[in-house]
Amino acid sequence: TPTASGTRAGGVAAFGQRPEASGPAIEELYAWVDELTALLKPERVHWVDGSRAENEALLREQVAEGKLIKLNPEWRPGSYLARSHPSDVARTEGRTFIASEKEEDAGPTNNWVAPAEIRTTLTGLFDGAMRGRTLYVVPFSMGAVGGPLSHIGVQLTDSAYAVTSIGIMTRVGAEVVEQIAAGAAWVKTVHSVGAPLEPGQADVAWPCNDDKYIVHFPDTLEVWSYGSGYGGNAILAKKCFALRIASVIGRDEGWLAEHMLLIRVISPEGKAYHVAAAFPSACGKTNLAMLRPTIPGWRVETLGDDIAWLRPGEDGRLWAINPEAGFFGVAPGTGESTNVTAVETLWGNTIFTNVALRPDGDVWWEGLTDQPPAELTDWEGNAWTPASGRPAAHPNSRFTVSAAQCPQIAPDWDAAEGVPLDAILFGGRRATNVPLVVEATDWTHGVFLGSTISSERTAAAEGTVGELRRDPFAMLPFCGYNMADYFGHWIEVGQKLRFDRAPRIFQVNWFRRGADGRFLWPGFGDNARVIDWIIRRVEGSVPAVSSPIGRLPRTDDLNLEGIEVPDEDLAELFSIDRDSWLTEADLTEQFYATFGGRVPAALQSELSSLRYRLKSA
Ligand code: GTP
Ligand code: SPV
Ligand code: MN
Repeated sequence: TPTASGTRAGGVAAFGQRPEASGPAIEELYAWVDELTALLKPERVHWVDGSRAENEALLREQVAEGKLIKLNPEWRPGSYLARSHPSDVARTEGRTFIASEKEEDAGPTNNWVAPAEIRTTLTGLFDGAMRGRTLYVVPFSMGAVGGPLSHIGVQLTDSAYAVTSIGIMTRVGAEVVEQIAAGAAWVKTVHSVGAPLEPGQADVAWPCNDDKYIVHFPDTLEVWSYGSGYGGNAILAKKCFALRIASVIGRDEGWLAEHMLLIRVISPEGKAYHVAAAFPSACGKTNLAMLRPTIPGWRVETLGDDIAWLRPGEDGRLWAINPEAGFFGVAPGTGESTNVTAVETLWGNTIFTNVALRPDGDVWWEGLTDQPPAELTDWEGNAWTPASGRPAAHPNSRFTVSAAQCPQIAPDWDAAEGVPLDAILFGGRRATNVPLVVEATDWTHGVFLGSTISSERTAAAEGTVGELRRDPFAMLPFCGYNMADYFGHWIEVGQKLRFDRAPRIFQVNWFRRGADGRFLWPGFGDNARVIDWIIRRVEGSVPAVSSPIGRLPRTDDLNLEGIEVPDEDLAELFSIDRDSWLTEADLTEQFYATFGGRVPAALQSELSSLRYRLKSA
């Protein structure tokens, strides 16, 4: 029988033991943990209480085991570097499954597997999977504990790295167990790296298994993950729960779980607006979330950088919370000139994964500084110099840091009730065709824009970088049910909003390139110029120009003071090539056809209208 790790050292440690909560529902939690303990067969069970002392002990232990490298506290206090196995560096979409009872409920964009069959497979894999390891029980809340938009869950895991990450990314602790005891609904998530230790067998720095399964059971609200230690596969509160499972809960309860950043924009007049934006992985959410406007008078407060839960309020507005408590952000490209806010956020108390190590015990990645240091240890632990001809940090290397550490975090970012949205942005990485910004004519047209987003692949998931793929609402890898039904759900949520209070919808593209391959738009802090126009559209203080694909800014309304954007670049940023757009429309028709008649009629009719406008333009 496993023992609680708290009693392992003669009962000295105060943490690790099962909390003795009382309430009608606590037995279900205890029974579930007992049942999985019997299956997973860990050496010990540790109930995580989220305390500082516990966190420090977990970090110390990981350093002692060679799983974390402590960075030089002079440069990076309280910070650590993890190096993953070279095969376990990103989400594995091919091994991610939706195990709904009915295949059609998963839809053509997800990998479906029959729940009974996969339960048998995984029960086999989980049998003894935690031998020689500790099973951590991690109760967490997404959103403020007990908040009206919040949801709770429990993760079982054998990865201390996952536990420390969950501690940063969510709210962990005894209050959550009290909520469960009091009868709150909770989601059951189980994670194992799939690397049991035989007696006397030495552990490795990053245990994982070549056989990977990230499985979601939307009908019973469960997640089972096996074989990977990487963020999105192992921090189950994040993509697995807060997007895939939550999108299903939202469908049933009338709200939306979205892959969106959330910001408060404060205008020169001191008025506050709230903006949410969905861009695919590694397409600029963290950067926009931490925007430092380059135009005078504007200010941005960060509310969230990856996930937002949106719910229609009784006032007819759409309210949003960021359910997370930290940032799991892309390191490469994060520097003083691109995202100084992130650089400042990362001063300490940060876990870095797969970045390079400097000889002085600090970290480095491509884009942190203009010039690389003369010598580094690369993300795989090999000696590196600028002449090595390969990146020092993995392109999907990441930082994990508490939201509270962000210097421009909104003072009320933690508020349970959230903020009312004024605008929603959809974007992607598009070298051609898609203009810098276009406004939807109404909610349904906005949903159409969201449903047609495509983007060039990035390193955030396995696959060929640069290849164009459909990524509707930036949710392709994260929607837990049939994507066509999800489009319909978006339309229904819009119907619950007061039409004059619903957020306005825009499509943006920071990534358009000229014939010579360079970006036409400076991006980053200068994206505030686009936000400025968006806010003035929300205010109704500037007219727009109609185009076949939506409303465009009049050139003079875009504030370009202080930057040089050549006229021909500006023209190209907004040019709409009729033939290419007719081709896009054909591709959209083909994409919609993959759902076999399930796409809402309202969107089919948006597609017909688009074609009509393009042909008559
Ligand atoms: P996930 O965490 O994977 O969901 O990614 P994300 O959407 O938060 O992307 P992030 O903000 O981390 O940006 C990813 C990459 O895009 C980084 O290398 C950024 O430097 C780059 N990037 C972000 N904004 C811009 C921009 O406005 N212009 C250009 N050219 N690059 C940008
Ligand atoms: C993404 O890939 O969209 C991320 C990182 O934000 S992960 O949590 O791994 O999904
Ligand atoms: Mn993301």
